[in-house]
Amino acid sequence: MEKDIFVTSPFLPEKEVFLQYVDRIWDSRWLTNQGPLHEQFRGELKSYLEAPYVTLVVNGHMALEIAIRGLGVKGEVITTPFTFASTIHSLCLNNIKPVFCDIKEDDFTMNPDLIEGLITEKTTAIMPVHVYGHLCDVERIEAIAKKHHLKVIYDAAHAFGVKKNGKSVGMYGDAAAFSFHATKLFNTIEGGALVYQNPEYERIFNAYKNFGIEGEEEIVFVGGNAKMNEFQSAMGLANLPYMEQIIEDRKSATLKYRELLGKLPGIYFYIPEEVEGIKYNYAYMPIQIREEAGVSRDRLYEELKRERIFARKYFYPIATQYDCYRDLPYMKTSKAPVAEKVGDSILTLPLYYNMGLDTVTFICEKICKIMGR
Ligand code: T4K
Repeated sequence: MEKDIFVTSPFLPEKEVFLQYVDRIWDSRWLTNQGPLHEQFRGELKSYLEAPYVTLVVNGHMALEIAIRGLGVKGEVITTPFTFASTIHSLCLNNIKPVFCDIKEDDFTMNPDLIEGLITEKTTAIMPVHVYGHLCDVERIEAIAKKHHLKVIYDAAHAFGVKKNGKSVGMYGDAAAFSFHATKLFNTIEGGALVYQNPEYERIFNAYKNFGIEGEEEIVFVGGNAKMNEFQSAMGLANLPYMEQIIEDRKSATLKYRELLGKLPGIYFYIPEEVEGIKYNYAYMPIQIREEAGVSRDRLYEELKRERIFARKYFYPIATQYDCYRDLPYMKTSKAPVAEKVGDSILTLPLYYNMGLDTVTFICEKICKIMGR
Protein backbone atom coordinates (compact mmCIF):
# COMPACT_ATOMS: atom_id res chain seq x y z
CA MET A 1 0.00 0.00 0.00
CA GLU A 2 1.21 3.45 -0.89
CA LYS A 3 -0.49 5.33 1.88
CA ASP A 4 -0.61 5.37 5.67
CA ILE A 5 -3.50 3.34 7.03
CA PHE A 6 -4.94 4.94 10.15
CA VAL A 7 -7.21 3.33 12.71
CA THR A 8 -10.03 5.31 11.18
CA SER A 9 -10.85 7.89 8.56
CA PRO A 10 -13.81 10.22 8.92
CA PHE A 11 -16.87 9.75 6.75
CA LEU A 12 -17.54 12.76 4.53
CA PRO A 13 -20.80 13.35 2.65
CA GLU A 14 -21.07 14.65 -0.92
CA LYS A 15 -19.53 18.13 -0.69
CA GLU A 16 -22.45 19.65 -2.63
CA VAL A 17 -24.96 18.31 -0.12
CA PHE A 18 -23.03 19.83 2.77
CA LEU A 19 -22.70 23.12 0.87
CA GLN A 20 -26.45 23.29 0.30
CA TYR A 21 -26.86 23.34 4.05
CA VAL A 22 -24.07 25.91 4.35
CA ASP A 23 -25.97 28.14 1.88
CA ARG A 24 -28.87 28.06 4.31
CA ILE A 25 -26.57 29.32 7.07
CA TRP A 26 -25.59 32.25 4.85
CA ASP A 27 -29.27 32.95 4.14
CA SER A 28 -30.34 32.84 7.79
CA ARG A 29 -27.23 34.47 9.27
CA TRP A 30 -27.89 32.16 12.19
CA LEU A 31 -24.67 30.47 13.29
CA THR A 32 -25.39 28.92 16.67
CA ASN A 33 -27.78 28.96 19.68
CA GLN A 34 -30.49 26.54 18.53
CA GLY A 35 -30.69 27.71 14.92
CA PRO A 36 -32.89 26.24 12.18
CA LEU A 37 -30.42 23.53 11.10
CA HIS A 38 -29.90 22.55 14.73
CA GLU A 39 -33.64 22.09 15.11
CA GLN A 40 -34.00 20.19 11.84
CA PHE A 41 -31.10 17.91 12.74
CA ARG A 42 -32.53 17.31 16.21
CA GLY A 43 -35.84 16.26 14.63
CA GLU A 44 -34.17 13.89 12.16
CA LEU A 45 -32.01 12.40 14.88
CA LYS A 46 -35.06 11.76 17.05
CA SER A 47 -36.59 9.77 14.20
CA TYR A 48 -33.38 7.87 13.47
CA LEU A 49 -32.83 6.98 17.12
CA GLU A 50 -36.55 6.47 17.75
CA ALA A 51 -36.11 8.60 20.85
CA PRO A 52 -38.61 11.03 22.38
CA TYR A 53 -36.02 13.55 23.63
CA VAL A 54 -32.68 14.59 22.20
CA THR A 55 -30.45 17.44 23.38
CA LEU A 56 -27.64 18.31 20.98
CA VAL A 57 -24.29 19.36 22.39
CA VAL A 58 -20.86 20.45 21.24
CA ASN A 59 -19.16 17.08 21.85
CA GLY A 60 -19.61 13.73 23.53
CA HIS A 61 -17.63 14.72 26.58
CA MET A 62 -19.94 17.62 27.38
CA ALA A 63 -22.93 15.30 26.93
CA LEU A 64 -21.56 13.30 29.86
CA GLU A 65 -20.84 16.37 31.99
CA ILE A 66 -24.28 17.86 31.36
CA ALA A 67 -25.98 14.58 32.26
CA ILE A 68 -23.96 14.42 35.49
CA ARG A 69 -24.83 18.00 36.50
CA GLY A 70 -28.37 17.95 35.19
CA LEU A 71 -29.25 14.76 37.03
CA GLY A 72 -27.66 15.99 40.26
CA VAL A 73 -25.16 13.12 40.36
CA LYS A 74 -22.51 13.45 43.09
CA GLY A 75 -20.49 11.50 45.65
CA GLU A 76 -19.49 8.18 44.08
CA VAL A 77 -20.33 6.76 40.68
CA ILE A 78 -19.71 3.17 39.65
CA THR A 79 -18.05 3.07 36.24
CA THR A 80 -15.63 1.04 34.14
CA PRO A 81 -11.88 1.57 33.90
CA PHE A 82 -11.92 0.18 30.34
CA THR A 83 -12.93 3.26 28.40
CA PHE A 84 -11.65 6.47 26.83
CA ALA A 85 -10.36 9.08 29.31
CA SER A 86 -13.45 11.25 28.80
CA THR A 87 -15.71 8.96 30.84
CA ILE A 88 -13.55 9.15 33.95
CA HIS A 89 -12.61 12.81 33.54
CA SER A 90 -16.30 13.75 33.28
CA LEU A 91 -16.73 12.43 36.82
CA CYS A 92 -13.50 13.77 38.33
CA LEU A 93 -14.07 17.22 36.81
CA ASN A 94 -17.34 17.28 38.74
CA ASN A 95 -15.69 16.25 42.02
CA ILE A 96 -17.15 12.77 41.86
CA LYS A 97 -15.18 9.70 42.87
CA PRO A 98 -15.17 7.05 40.14
CA VAL A 99 -15.54 3.59 41.66
CA PHE A 100 -14.27 1.01 39.23
CA CYS A 101 -16.23 -2.07 38.37
CA ASP A 102 -14.31 -4.72 36.44
CA ILE A 103 -15.41 -5.84 32.98
CA LYS A 104 -16.58 -9.09 31.41
CA GLU A 105 -14.04 -11.18 29.53
CA ASP A 106 -16.25 -11.77 26.52
CA ASP A 107 -17.52 -8.32 25.48
CA PHE A 108 -15.43 -5.98 27.73
CA THR A 109 -18.48 -4.19 29.19
CA MET A 110 -19.13 -3.68 32.91
CA ASN A 111 -19.62 -6.94 34.82
CA PRO A 112 -23.05 -6.63 36.48
CA ASP A 113 -22.21 -9.37 38.99
CA LEU A 114 -19.78 -6.97 40.66
CA ILE A 115 -21.86 -3.79 40.81
CA GLU A 116 -23.80 -4.34 44.04
CA GLY A 117 -20.61 -5.07 45.99
CA LEU A 118 -19.37 -1.57 45.12
CA ILE A 119 -22.43 0.39 46.24
CA THR A 120 -21.95 2.56 49.35
CA GLU A 121 -24.13 5.22 50.98
CA LYS A 122 -22.34 7.77 48.78
CA THR A 123 -23.20 6.08 45.47
CA THR A 124 -25.62 8.12 43.37
CA ALA A 125 -25.26 6.63 39.90
CA ILE A 126 -23.83 4.01 37.58
CA MET A 127 -22.01 5.09 34.41
CA PRO A 128 -21.47 2.06 32.18
CA VAL A 129 -19.93 2.31 28.70
CA HIS A 130 -21.18 0.47 25.61
CA VAL A 131 -17.53 0.05 24.70
CA TYR A 132 -16.87 -0.47 20.94
CA GLY A 133 -20.67 -0.46 20.52
CA HIS A 134 -21.03 -3.66 22.59
CA LEU A 135 -24.29 -3.19 24.46
CA CYS A 136 -23.94 -3.50 28.25
CA ASP A 137 -26.14 -5.88 30.20
CA VAL A 138 -28.82 -3.20 30.24
CA GLU A 139 -31.56 -5.23 31.92
CA ARG A 140 -29.45 -6.25 34.89
CA ILE A 141 -28.01 -2.77 35.30
CA GLU A 142 -31.51 -1.32 35.26
CA ALA A 143 -32.70 -3.78 37.92
CA ILE A 144 -29.75 -2.96 40.21
CA ALA A 145 -30.22 0.79 39.72
CA LYS A 146 -33.92 0.53 40.51
CA LYS A 147 -33.33 -1.53 43.63
CA HIS A 148 -30.78 0.95 45.01
CA HIS A 149 -32.39 4.17 43.67
CA LEU A 150 -29.43 5.05 41.48
CA LYS A 151 -29.34 7.01 38.26
CA VAL A 152 -27.86 5.38 35.15
CA ILE A 153 -25.97 7.45 32.60
CA TYR A 154 -24.75 5.37 29.68
CA ASP A 155 -21.64 6.48 27.88
CA ALA A 156 -22.96 5.56 24.44
CA ALA A 157 -20.16 7.35 22.55
CA HIS A 158 -19.50 4.19 20.51
CA ALA A 159 -23.03 2.89 20.23
CA PHE A 160 -24.82 5.04 17.64
CA GLY A 161 -27.27 2.87 15.68
CA VAL A 162 -27.12 -0.11 18.07
CA LYS A 163 -30.41 -1.82 18.94
CA LYS A 164 -31.59 -4.65 21.12
CA ASN A 165 -34.77 -6.47 20.08
CA GLY A 166 -35.64 -3.42 17.98
CA LYS A 167 -35.16 -1.00 20.89
CA SER A 168 -32.66 1.78 20.31
CA VAL A 169 -29.61 2.00 22.58
CA GLY A 170 -30.62 5.53 23.62
CA MET A 171 -33.73 4.19 25.32
CA TYR A 172 -31.82 2.62 28.19
CA GLY A 173 -30.89 4.38 31.43
CA ASP A 174 -31.83 7.88 32.59
CA ALA A 175 -29.72 9.31 29.77
CA ALA A 176 -27.40 8.05 27.05
CA ALA A 177 -24.51 10.25 25.90
CA PHE A 178 -23.44 9.94 22.26
CA SER A 179 -20.33 11.29 20.55
CA PHE A 180 -20.38 12.56 16.97
CA HIS A 181 -16.63 13.19 16.79
CA ALA A 182 -14.87 13.00 13.41
CA THR A 183 -13.50 9.57 14.29
CA LYS A 184 -16.90 8.14 15.13
CA LEU A 185 -19.22 6.02 13.02
CA PHE A 186 -21.46 9.06 12.61
CA ASN A 187 -19.89 12.51 12.80
CA THR A 188 -20.85 16.16 13.01
CA ILE A 189 -17.12 17.13 12.91
CA GLU A 190 -17.25 17.47 16.70
CA GLY A 191 -20.56 16.93 18.41
CA GLY A 192 -22.70 14.87 20.69
CA ALA A 193 -26.17 14.31 22.05
CA LEU A 194 -28.04 13.30 25.14
CA VAL A 195 -30.96 10.95 24.57
CA TYR A 196 -33.51 10.32 27.29
CA GLN A 197 -37.16 9.58 28.01
CA ASN A 198 -38.08 11.84 30.92
CA PRO A 199 -39.63 15.08 29.57
CA GLU A 200 -38.52 16.98 32.68
CA TYR A 201 -34.87 16.55 31.73
CA GLU A 202 -35.23 18.53 28.51
CA ARG A 203 -35.54 21.86 30.26
CA ILE A 204 -32.64 21.06 32.59
CA PHE A 205 -30.23 19.79 29.92
CA ASN A 206 -31.04 22.69 27.59
CA ALA A 207 -30.30 25.17 30.34
CA TYR A 208 -27.07 23.46 31.40
CA LYS A 209 -25.67 23.63 27.87
CA ASN A 210 -26.45 27.35 27.66
CA PHE A 211 -25.15 29.03 30.84
CA GLY A 212 -28.21 27.98 32.84
CA ILE A 213 -30.31 30.51 30.89
CA GLU A 214 -34.05 29.95 30.63
CA GLY A 215 -35.14 33.35 29.43
CA GLU A 216 -33.59 36.76 28.77
CA GLU A 217 -33.89 37.60 32.44
CA GLU A 218 -33.81 34.16 34.00
CA ILE A 219 -30.57 32.38 34.86
CA VAL A 220 -31.75 29.33 36.74
CA PHE A 221 -28.70 27.05 36.86
CA VAL A 222 -24.93 27.45 37.05
CA GLY A 223 -24.22 26.16 33.57
CA GLY A 224 -21.47 26.48 30.97
CA ASN A 225 -21.56 26.53 27.18
CA ALA A 226 -21.93 23.27 25.27
CA LYS A 227 -24.12 24.21 22.30
CA MET A 228 -23.90 22.52 18.92
CA ASN A 229 -23.53 25.12 16.16
CA GLU A 230 -25.13 25.34 12.70
CA PHE A 231 -22.08 24.01 10.81
CA GLN A 232 -21.99 20.93 13.00
CA SER A 233 -25.73 20.49 12.47
CA ALA A 234 -25.23 20.85 8.70
CA MET A 235 -22.69 18.03 8.78
CA GLY A 236 -25.09 15.93 10.82
CA LEU A 237 -27.93 16.50 8.36
CA ALA A 238 -25.68 15.68 5.42
CA ASN A 239 -24.27 12.51 7.02
CA LEU A 240 -27.35 10.99 8.64
CA PRO A 241 -28.92 9.58 5.44
CA TYR A 242 -25.80 7.46 4.85
CA MET A 243 -25.99 5.59 8.15
CA GLU A 244 -27.24 2.21 6.95
CA GLN A 245 -24.81 2.27 4.02
CA ILE A 246 -21.93 3.06 6.41
CA ILE A 247 -22.87 0.26 8.79
CA GLU A 248 -23.23 -2.28 5.95
CA ASP A 249 -19.85 -1.33 4.50
CA ARG A 250 -18.13 -1.65 7.88
CA LYS A 251 -19.88 -4.95 8.45
CA SER A 252 -18.37 -6.43 5.30
CA ALA A 253 -14.89 -5.24 6.32
CA THR A 254 -15.38 -6.72 9.82
CA LEU A 255 -16.49 -10.06 8.42
CA LYS A 256 -13.46 -10.09 6.11
CA TYR A 257 -11.20 -9.50 9.11
CA ARG A 258 -12.85 -12.39 10.87
CA GLU A 259 -12.54 -14.66 7.86
CA LEU A 260 -8.81 -13.93 7.54
CA LEU A 261 -7.79 -13.71 11.20
CA GLY A 262 -10.49 -15.69 12.99
CA LYS A 263 -8.70 -19.01 12.81
CA LEU A 264 -5.32 -17.75 14.03
CA PRO A 265 -4.48 -19.07 17.51
CA GLY A 266 -4.84 -16.51 20.29
CA ILE A 267 -6.73 -13.89 18.27
CA TYR A 268 -10.02 -13.24 20.04
CA PHE A 269 -13.00 -11.59 18.34
CA TYR A 270 -16.35 -10.53 19.67
CA ILE A 271 -19.03 -9.66 17.15
CA PRO A 272 -22.26 -8.69 18.94
CA GLU A 273 -24.52 -9.25 15.92
CA GLU A 274 -24.09 -12.94 16.57
CA VAL A 275 -25.93 -12.49 19.88
CA GLU A 276 -29.65 -12.90 19.30
CA GLY A 277 -31.64 -9.68 18.97
CA ILE A 278 -28.65 -7.34 18.65
CA LYS A 279 -28.23 -4.93 15.77
CA TYR A 280 -24.56 -3.97 15.94
CA ASN A 281 -22.98 -0.88 14.39
CA TYR A 282 -19.43 -2.09 13.57
CA ALA A 283 -17.96 1.00 15.21
CA TYR A 284 -14.51 -0.48 15.99
CA MET A 285 -12.42 -3.52 15.11
CA PRO A 286 -10.87 -4.62 18.41
CA ILE A 287 -8.95 -7.89 18.61
CA GLN A 288 -7.52 -9.34 21.76
CA ILE A 289 -4.13 -10.96 21.39
CA ARG A 290 -4.12 -13.78 23.90
CA GLU A 291 -1.15 -15.83 25.01
CA GLU A 292 -1.52 -18.60 22.43
CA ALA A 293 -0.86 -16.04 19.68
CA GLY A 294 2.85 -16.33 20.39
CA VAL A 295 3.33 -12.60 19.77
CA SER A 296 2.63 -9.76 22.14
CA ARG A 297 0.15 -6.98 21.45
CA ASP A 298 2.95 -4.42 21.66
CA ARG A 299 5.10 -6.24 19.13
CA LEU A 300 2.19 -6.54 16.73
CA TYR A 301 1.43 -2.84 17.18
CA GLU A 302 5.06 -1.82 16.53
CA GLU A 303 5.55 -4.06 13.53
CA LEU A 304 2.31 -2.92 11.93
CA LYS A 305 3.45 0.65 12.47
CA ARG A 306 6.62 -0.15 10.56
CA GLU A 307 4.35 -1.18 7.67
CA ARG A 308 2.54 2.19 8.03
CA ILE A 309 -0.53 0.52 9.50
CA PHE A 310 -1.49 2.61 12.53
CA ALA A 311 -3.60 0.39 14.77
CA ARG A 312 -4.38 1.82 18.22
CA LYS A 313 -4.32 0.45 21.74
CA TYR A 314 -7.89 1.50 22.56
CA PHE A 315 -8.08 1.36 25.63
CA TYR A 316 -4.62 1.21 27.15
CA PRO A 317 -3.75 2.42 29.73
CA ILE A 318 -6.91 1.67 31.67
CA ALA A 319 -8.18 4.47 33.90
CA THR A 320 -6.57 3.22 37.11
CA GLN A 321 -3.18 3.52 35.38
CA TYR A 322 -3.44 7.14 34.14
CA ASP A 323 -0.53 9.40 35.14
CA CYS A 324 -2.90 12.21 36.10
CA TYR A 325 -4.59 10.06 38.77
CA ARG A 326 -1.39 8.48 40.10
CA ASP A 327 -1.53 10.41 43.37
CA LEU A 328 -5.11 9.49 44.17
CA PRO A 329 -4.88 6.68 46.75
CA TYR A 330 -8.12 5.01 45.67
CA MET A 331 -6.81 4.59 42.13
CA LYS A 332 -3.93 2.48 43.46
CA THR A 333 -6.20 0.23 45.45
CA SER A 334 -8.85 -0.19 42.73
CA LYS A 335 -8.81 -3.73 41.46
CA ALA A 336 -9.88 -4.58 37.94
CA PRO A 337 -7.83 -7.61 36.89
CA VAL A 338 -9.86 -8.41 33.78
CA ALA A 339 -9.70 -4.82 32.53
CA GLU A 340 -5.95 -4.77 33.17
CA LYS A 341 -5.47 -7.95 31.20
CA VAL A 342 -7.64 -6.73 28.32
CA GLY A 343 -5.94 -3.31 28.35
CA ASP A 344 -2.57 -5.06 27.96
CA SER A 345 -3.67 -7.28 25.10
CA ILE A 346 -6.19 -5.31 23.03
CA LEU A 347 -5.48 -3.81 19.63
CA THR A 348 -7.97 -1.85 17.56
CA LEU A 349 -7.39 -2.43 13.87
CA PRO A 350 -8.23 0.06 11.10
CA LEU A 351 -11.91 0.15 10.24
CA TYR A 352 -13.65 2.89 8.29
CA TYR A 353 -16.14 3.46 5.53
CA ASN A 354 -14.98 2.49 2.06
CA MET A 355 -11.60 1.18 3.22
CA GLY A 356 -11.97 -1.68 0.76
CA LEU A 357 -11.63 -5.39 1.31
CA ASP A 358 -8.23 -5.29 -0.40
CA THR A 359 -6.96 -3.04 2.43
CA VAL A 360 -8.37 -5.46 5.01
CA THR A 361 -6.63 -8.33 3.20
CA PHE A 362 -3.36 -6.37 3.11
CA ILE A 363 -3.53 -5.70 6.88
CA CYS A 364 -4.38 -9.33 7.64
CA GLU A 365 -1.51 -10.61 5.48
CA LYS A 366 0.88 -8.41 7.46
CA ILE A 367 -0.56 -9.69 10.76
CA CYS A 368 -0.21 -13.32 9.63
CA LYS A 369 3.39 -12.66 8.59
CA ILE A 370 4.23 -11.04 11.95
CA MET A 371 2.69 -14.04 13.68
CA GLY A 372 4.77 -16.39 11.53
CA ARG A 373 1.75 -17.89 9.75
N1 T4K B 1 -16.63 8.41 25.81
C1 T4K B 1 -15.99 7.50 25.07
C2 T4K B 1 -16.12 6.05 25.41
C3 T4K B 1 -15.21 7.91 23.96
O1 T4K B 1 -14.54 6.99 23.23
C4 T4K B 1 -15.12 9.28 23.67
C5 T4K B 1 -14.31 9.74 22.55
C6 T4K B 1 -15.84 10.20 24.46
C7 T4K B 1 -16.58 9.72 25.55
C8 T4K B 1 -15.81 11.68 24.25
O2 T4K B 1 -16.42 12.05 23.03
P1 T4K B 1 -15.94 13.40 22.27
O3 T4K B 1 -15.93 14.51 23.29
O4 T4K B 1 -14.58 13.13 21.67
O5 T4K B 1 -17.03 13.62 21.25
C9 T4K B 1 -10.27 9.74 19.46
C10 T4K B 1 -11.38 10.77 19.47
O6 T4K B 1 -10.87 12.09 19.51
C11 T4K B 1 -12.36 10.59 20.57
O7 T4K B 1 -13.55 11.25 20.16
C12 T4K B 1 -12.71 9.12 20.79
N2 T4K B 1 -13.56 8.92 21.93
C13 T4K B 1 -11.45 8.30 20.96
C14 T4K B 1 -11.73 6.83 21.14
O8 T4K B 1 -10.66 8.44 19.79
P2 T4K B 1 -7.66 10.01 19.71
O9 T4K B 1 -6.85 10.85 20.59
O10 T4K B 1 -7.31 8.57 19.58
O11 T4K B 1 -7.81 10.65 18.23
P3 T4K B 1 -6.71 10.88 17.11
O12 T4K B 1 -6.65 12.34 16.83
O13 T4K B 1 -5.45 10.19 17.47
O14 T4K B 1 -7.39 10.20 15.84
C15 T4K B 1 -7.34 8.80 15.59
C16 T4K B 1 -7.03 8.59 14.12
O15 T4K B 1 -8.11 9.03 13.33
C17 T4K B 1 -5.82 9.36 13.60
O16 T4K B 1 -4.68 8.57 13.73
C18 T4K B 1 -6.14 9.61 12.15
C19 T4K B 1 -7.66 9.60 12.10
N3 T4K B 1 -8.24 10.95 11.94
C20 T4K B 1 -8.54 11.69 13.05
C21 T4K B 1 -9.12 12.93 12.91
C22 T4K B 1 -9.45 13.74 14.13
C23 T4K B 1 -8.49 11.43 10.68
O17 T4K B 1 -8.18 10.75 9.67
N4 T4K B 1 -9.10 12.65 10.54
C24 T4K B 1 -9.43 13.42 11.60
O18 T4K B 1 -10.00 14.50 11.44
O19 T4K B 1 -9.17 10.16 20.24
